[in-house]
Amino acid sequence: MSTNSREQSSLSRRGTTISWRATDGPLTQELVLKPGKFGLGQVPAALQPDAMTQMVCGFCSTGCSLNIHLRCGKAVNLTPSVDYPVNLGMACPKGWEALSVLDSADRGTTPLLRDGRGKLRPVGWHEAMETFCRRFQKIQALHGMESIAFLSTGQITTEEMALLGALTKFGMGMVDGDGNTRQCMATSVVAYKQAFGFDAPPYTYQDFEESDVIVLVGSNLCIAHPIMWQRVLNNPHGPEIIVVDPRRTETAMAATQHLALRPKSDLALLYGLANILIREDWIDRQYIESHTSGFNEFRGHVAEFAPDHVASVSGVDVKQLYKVATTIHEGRRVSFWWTMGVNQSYEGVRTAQAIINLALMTGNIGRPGTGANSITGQCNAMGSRLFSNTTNLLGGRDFANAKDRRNVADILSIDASCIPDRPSWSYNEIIEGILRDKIKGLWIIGTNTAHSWINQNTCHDILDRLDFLVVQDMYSTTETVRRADLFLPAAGWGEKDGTFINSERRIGLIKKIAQAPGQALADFSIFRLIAEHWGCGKMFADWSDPEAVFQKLKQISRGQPCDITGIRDYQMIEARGGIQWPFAETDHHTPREGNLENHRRLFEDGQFFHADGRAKFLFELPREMPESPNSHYPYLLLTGRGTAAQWHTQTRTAKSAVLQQLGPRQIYVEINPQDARVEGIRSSQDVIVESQRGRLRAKAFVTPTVQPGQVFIPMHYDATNKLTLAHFDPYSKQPSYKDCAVRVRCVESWDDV
Ligand SMILES: Nc1nc2c(c(=O)[nH]1)N[C@H]1C(S)=C(S)[C@@H](COP(=O)(O)OP(=O)(O)OC[C@H]3O[C@@H](n4cnc5c(=O)[nH]c(N)nc54)[C@H](O)[C@@H]3O)O[C@H]1N2
Ligand SMILES: Nc1nc2c(c(=O)[nH]1)N[C@H]1C(S)=C(S)[C@@H](COP(=O)(O)OP(=O)(O)OC[C@H]3O[C@@H](n4cnc5c(=O)[nH]c(N)nc54)[C@H](O)[C@@H]3O)O[C@H]1N2
Ligand code: SF4
Ligand SMILES: [Mo]
Repeated sequence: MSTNSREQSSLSRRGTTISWRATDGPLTQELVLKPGKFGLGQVPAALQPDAMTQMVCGFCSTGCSLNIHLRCGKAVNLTPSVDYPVNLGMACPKGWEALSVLDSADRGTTPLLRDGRGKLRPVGWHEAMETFCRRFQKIQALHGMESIAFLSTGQITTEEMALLGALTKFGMGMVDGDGNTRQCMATSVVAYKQAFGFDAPPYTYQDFEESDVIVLVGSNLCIAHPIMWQRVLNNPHGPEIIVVDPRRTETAMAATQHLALRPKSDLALLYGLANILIREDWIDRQYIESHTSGFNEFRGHVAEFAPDHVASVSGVDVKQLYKVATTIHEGRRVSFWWTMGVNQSYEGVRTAQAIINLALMTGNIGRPGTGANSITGQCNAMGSRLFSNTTNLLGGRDFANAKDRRNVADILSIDASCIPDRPSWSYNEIIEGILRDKIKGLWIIGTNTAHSWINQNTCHDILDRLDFLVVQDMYSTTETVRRADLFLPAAGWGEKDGTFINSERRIGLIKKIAQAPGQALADFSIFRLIAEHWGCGKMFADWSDPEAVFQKLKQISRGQPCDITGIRDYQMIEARGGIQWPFAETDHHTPREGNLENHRRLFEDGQFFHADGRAKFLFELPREMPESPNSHYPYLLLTGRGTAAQWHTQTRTAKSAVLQQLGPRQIYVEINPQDARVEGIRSSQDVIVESQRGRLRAKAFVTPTVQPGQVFIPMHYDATNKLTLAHFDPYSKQPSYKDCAVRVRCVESWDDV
C-alpha cells in the first residue's frame, strides 16, 4: 500500500470496517474484519468452537473484553464481548488480531546464551538460570549489591509485576528497577500525587458519554484509543469536542473546535484560559472554597497570562481562546482528558496540573461527565503504577517511609530490613548509571529499550557497555534481544493467567487459552525459577500462583486509596465484568449486579487524599524549549502513534498479516505542503531527516495535517528515536519525545548540506 494514507475505521458489533485513503487519490481499499482466527474468512468446520471464555485484551489500556472461542480448550477464534461495560461489543483491529500475533516464527522457544564467538545459541532452562545467577551475583560481589538493575513494563500482569518487584528488591538486593511506564505515565502519576495526594485518575468511561463538553489535550483517541473514541461517539448529548493538538489528527478532524497550538505552548494556553475564566468570574467559588487549597496564589500567577500574550505564545488567537473559555463556562458537565501530548514534555507535570486546575476551579470533578482525566497507554500501566514496586513501594506506598516498609514486611512475613529505604532511580537515571559505571548488569523484561528509549545512538552505546544484559521477551528478534547476553523466552497474553488494570481503574482478567511455544514460560514462572536458583525461593514459597499473589496484593492495599480488599477472588472479577478500585471490604458502594451498570468515579464527596482533604492548585512559569528549531535544523519533530493497527515497536503487530496491511510498512515523515515546496519534496519521495544526534531515511508524506515548520514521524519504526533529544520533565523524569530540531532534504540534494 501507499505510505500516503489516512486511516479511517468504523466499528460495530458485527465487525470492524477499515478503510484508508491515499492523500492524492480516491479510497483505495476497504477491508472488513470478521470474527476468525486470522480476522478474515470462514472458520473451518473442524475448528468450530465448543466453548467460550472471556478475557481482556492485551494491547492498550482501554481494557476491552474479548470472547475467546475454544475448541478442546484451545483458542480458535475471538469476538468482542457485548456484555462488558468497557467495549460494549466493539474491538479495534489489534483486538481482533490478538490471537494471530502469537503465531510467529521468531517466538522465543528456548533460552539463548551468547557464546564466545558472539552468537546467541540455544541452552536449556537450567543452564540459563545458573548463568543468570552466577553472572549477576559476580557483578554484585565485585561492584556492590546496587550494581544490577531491571527495566520492566506495563504489559505483564499485576501479579507478575509484584513478584518481579519483590524478588528483585527484597530477594536479590537490587534497589533500582523502573518500568517503561516512565516513558508514558510518570507525569500523570506525579501530577496526581501532588494535586490529589494519591495517583488516582478519577473517571469512568461512562463520563465520555455523560459530558456535554469534552476537552482532549495532546490525545489522539481515534488512533490510540479507538474504543474510547467510540464511547465519545456514543455520547447522546451532541457534545462540544475541543482538541488541543499541534497536528490536525484524525481526532482533531472530528472535533468541533481544534486548537492547533504551537508545540509545548500548552502551559501558557491553559493559564490563559484560567485567566479568562477568573476575569469573567466563570469559576465555582463554592467548590474552590470547600475543596481546594492554593487558589489565591494561582489567581496571582495567571494574572500574567493575559489573552493577548497567550495568543502570541501559542499561536491560538484571542477569539478562539474566548470561545473555548465560553464553552467551558457554558458546559454543565465538562471533562478534561490528556495523554502523551502532555505527559511527554519537559514541563509535563505542570501542564497536567494546569488541566487539573481548570477542572477544580470550574467545579468539574466528582460528578458524571466531568474530571481531570489522564488516559493511560499500555494494558496494565495502571497495575504498574500501583503494584510494580518500582517508583512506589507496593500498593502506592513509600519506600522512604519506615511505617510503610514495616507494614508491607508484616503482610509478606519478611524482614523489614530487606526493603530498600529509598525509591528506585528512574529509567533515565538507570541508563545514566550504566554510563557512570554504577550499573554493570541489567535485566530487561517486556520492553524494547533499544527501539523505544530516547536518543537511540547513545542508548545503544550505553547498553553495549554492560557486563551482562538479560532480555526476557516473547520474541527472539527484537532490537533489544539482539544486544542481549542471555535471552529468556516468555509466554505472552493469552498464554498465562492474571489481572490487568485499565485506564478507568478497572481490574480485568487474562487467561491461558493457548500454549506458549517450545519451552517458553510465563514471566511468573520465570521469576519463580529465578527465586529458586538465586537462593531466595523460601521467601516466595507461598507466591505459588497468580491468584495467591492477588490475595497478597489485596492485603497490601488495605487502607490505601486503592483498597481492593472487597474483591473476593478472580471469579468475582469475572462475574462483575471487571471491578474498579477502590473496592474495600468495608465499602458500602457495592457495584450493582449486572455488568453494564458496574462503573463509578472518584471524589464524588469532594474529599481528596491530602491530609486536609483538599486538592492543590500547583503552577509554575513555562520553561524554554531546550532545542527549538534554528537555521541549521529548521523543523520541529513531533513523534507518536501512526495508526490504530501498529503497536509501539511492532514486535507483535508486525506478525499479523491483516494489521500489516493496515499500516505503512515503511517509515515516513509527514511534512506540510508549504515546507515541501521550499525543500523541493514531493509525496512518496525518499528524504533524509537529520537531527544533531542522528539521521534516517524516510518516505515523504506531504500533508497539511502538520503545520508549517513541523514534521511528524510515528514511533513504530526503529530509526525514529535516532533523532530524539534526551531531555526530561524535572519532577516525573518522563522523556520529552515530542520536541527536537531536525532538517529535512531530498536524498538527491543531501550531498550539498
Ligand atoms: N494504535 C496504537 N494505540 C496505542 C499505542 C500504540 O502504539 N498504537 N500505544 C498506547 C500507549 S502506551 C500510549 S501511551 C497511548 C498514547 O496515546 P496518545 O498520547 O494519544 O498518542 P501520541 O500519538 O503519542 O500523542 C498524542 C498527540 O500529542 C500531540 N502532541 C505533540 N506535541 C504536543 C504538544 O506540545 N501539545 C499538545 N497538546 N499535543 C502535542 C501529537 O501531535 C499527537 O497527536 O496510546 C496507546 N494506544
Ligand atoms: N519517539 C517516541 N518514542 C516513544 C514514544 C513516543 O511517543 N515517541 N512513546 C513511548 C511510550 S508512551 C511507550 S509506552 C514506549 C513503549 O515502548 P516499548 O515498551 O519498548 O514497546 P513495545 O513494542 O510495546 O515493547 C514491549 C516488548 O515486550 C514484549 N512483550 C509483550 N508481551 C510480553 C509478555 O507478556 N512478557 C514479556 N516478557 N514480554 C512481552 C514485546 O514483544 C515487546 O518486545 O515507547 C515510548 N517511546
Ligand atoms: S481498543 Fe485497546 S483494548 Fe480495545 S481492542 Fe483495541 S487494543 Fe484492545
Ligand atoms: Mo505509553
